[in-house]
Amino acid sequence: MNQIRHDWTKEEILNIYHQPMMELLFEAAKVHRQHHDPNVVQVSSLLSIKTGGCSEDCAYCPQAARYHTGVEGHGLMSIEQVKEKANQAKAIGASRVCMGAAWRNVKDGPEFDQVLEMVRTINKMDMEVCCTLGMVTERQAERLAEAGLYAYNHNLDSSEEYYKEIISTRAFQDRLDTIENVRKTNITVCSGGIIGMGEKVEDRAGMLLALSRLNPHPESVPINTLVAVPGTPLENEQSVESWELIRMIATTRIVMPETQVRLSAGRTSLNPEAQALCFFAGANSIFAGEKLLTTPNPDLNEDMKLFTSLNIHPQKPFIKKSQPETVEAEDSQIEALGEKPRWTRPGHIIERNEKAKIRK
Ligand code: SAM
Ligand code: DTB
Ligand code: SF4
Repeated sequence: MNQIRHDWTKEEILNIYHQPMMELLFEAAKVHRQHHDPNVVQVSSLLSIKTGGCSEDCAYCPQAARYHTGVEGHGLMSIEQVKEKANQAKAIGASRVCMGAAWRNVKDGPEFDQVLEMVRTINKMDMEVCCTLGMVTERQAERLAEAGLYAYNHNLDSSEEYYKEIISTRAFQDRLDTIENVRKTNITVCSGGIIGMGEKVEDRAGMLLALSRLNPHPESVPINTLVAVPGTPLENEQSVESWELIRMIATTRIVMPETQVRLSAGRTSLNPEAQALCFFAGANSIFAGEKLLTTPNPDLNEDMKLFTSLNIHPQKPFIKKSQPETVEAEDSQIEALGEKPRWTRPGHIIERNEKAKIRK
């Protein structure tokens, strides 16, 4: 078994990344087999429970209110709608539902109460529930845990250095603080990032370094390739070659042997062979279903065909950690503090973000 390390150096990570491809694939596949069943892949379903109109300026994001991306926004979904979508996810063999909200951070109040009820509803359907709602305080994380949340997704997105080039409305440290708040509860941590935003390979290594310093490592690490959406400041970013994605996945696998590595946004640009190489290199999770949050995802039939061709089976829920209990709202032991935290707002401006605000 490989040792689980939190003391990787950037140089070591870069050396892994730059190895000849065949050596890299062989090493990653070896590590993968020592810690996971290579024929099992987790299938998660994404659900945008609140879409668009976000106050942040994340340069990659079609949901930021300030860019003109044509995303049709909607307010918070009803519990009935969420239940219906979760049933559909279960029917396609998903073991996890990940609910995303275009929020900067969670605010206590009726909307958060509604999200807590969504968590209870899905957990009671015996599926793993994940949320990605922006920044959360310790108390808010405790309330999510009490409702039965299995995972919280909060991506570092890039290296600390490059973070300042893509987002000005919050700081890298805010991300780490939220992850720390989640880590204090029983909720598992899902944190990864995006490649193809104009970053250097050093930034990819820097992101993996920051993730590997988290102790324990995140239970899941999503690796997204940028979906360059017209209207965002990154609309003209060149797409990354699949070889780069394969290298990134293999490196993630070697640096964090036990984590579930998720081949996330960007699968529509990969052919079946490239996806198979990603699985060989250590990816063992995907998002399935026609849509990610707002952008397209591969056709479900194609995914099923790929799983059949490769003899890959979907992972059952609660294999890695037991199902959390759900405490009903009326039995809650945790008092809401009425928190509407402001968090930090770094002072810097990103010029290309400013330009993208001007309607063309
Ligand atoms: N608002 C919350 C937040 O920012 O944490 C949760 C939702 S946000 C859309 C979740 C993640 O989706 C981001 O951290 C980013 O990694 C990913 N994402 C957003 N837009 C993307 C794009 N165009 N391409 C690839 N990944 C993207
Ligand atoms: C993650 O790392 N990727 C997912 C999920 N976590 C929330 C989101 C991808 C979003 C891609 C752009 C969109 O569909 O809006
Ligand atoms: Fe808002 Fe999240 Fe998109 Fe940033 S990534 S603009 S915080 S929805």
